[in-house]
Amino acid sequence: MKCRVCRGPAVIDVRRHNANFCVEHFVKLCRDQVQKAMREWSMIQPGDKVLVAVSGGKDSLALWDILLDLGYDVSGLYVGLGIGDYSDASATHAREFAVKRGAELIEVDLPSDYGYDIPDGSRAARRAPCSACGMSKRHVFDKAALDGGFDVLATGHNLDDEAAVLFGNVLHWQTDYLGRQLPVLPARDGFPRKVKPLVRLAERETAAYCVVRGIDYLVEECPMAAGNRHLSYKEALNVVESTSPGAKHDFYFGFLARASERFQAEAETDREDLLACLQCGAPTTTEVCAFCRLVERAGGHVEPGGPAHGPQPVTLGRGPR
Ligand code: Q46
Ligand code: ZN
Ligand code: ZN
Repeated sequence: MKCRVCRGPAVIDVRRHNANFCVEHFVKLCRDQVQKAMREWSMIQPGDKVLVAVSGGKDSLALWDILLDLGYDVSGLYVGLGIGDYSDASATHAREFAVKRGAELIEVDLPSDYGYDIPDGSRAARRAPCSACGMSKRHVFDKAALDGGFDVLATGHNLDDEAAVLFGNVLHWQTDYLGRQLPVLPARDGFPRKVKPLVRLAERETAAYCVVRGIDYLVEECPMAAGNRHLSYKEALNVVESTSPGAKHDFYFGFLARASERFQAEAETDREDLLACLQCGAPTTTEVCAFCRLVERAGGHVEPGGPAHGPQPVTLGRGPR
């Protein structure tokens, strides 16, 4: 097996590209794919302060590593979810990477800062763990990015993730979600710009990237992921990909090129109806946002480090006050 670029010994085959790569050219391929995605979607502008959401897993650490190597002003954000040993181990991986690279890591801990954890929060709110978790993370990510003066929030969603989400949204014809499923969402009142620079890399490639770069990532999967529909969509797409290399890429990028625009008007209409949450000021479609309601039901507190402070004065650009 020879590297497509230099003909030296290859360490990985990328069937989607019908090519093999040595370590040096595989690392270059990953960086090039990230740069290509960022250019294509104008994800990060010169001088932007970037916050990367890191879980300690392969995708977020690979993304952080690549953005640091490309010279971006980038800090990490780790959110402790209170999922037992899994959270302890994921924090360790995020911290060790930050120390190794001399990079800033901002930490928010749901149990100590908000008084609840994901297992209790999901039970109290009668939501599936991943639903309570995803919603909590989105809220904390947005807040940390805005509080820290970051221009852009980057997440490690890869091609497999995006194709699986798209598959689920199409399967159930969630047309409002389809309108929002883009690799970049512009900043607007109460939300930072959100970007997904890894959309051109598959899961297997981010794992291989970490291995060849010596990045010690958390291999263990979250124990609460069992039964998650997202995993079954990934498995289904993996079956297709195994007999038809490039199918995931065509599915996702074909959607972006030829279909996503058709759903954007509906997603835009939803955005017009946003209000400021009476508790925390975050944009929401209800008086009190879903995050504050979940925290309240779980017996936590909305303001980090203390009890909820009651209605906050807020100013939003759109919607009734
Ligand atoms: S951490 Fe949270 Fe994931 Fe665990 S509970 Fe589900 S969403 S699976 S990325
Ligand atoms: Zn090579
Ligand atoms: Zn709120």
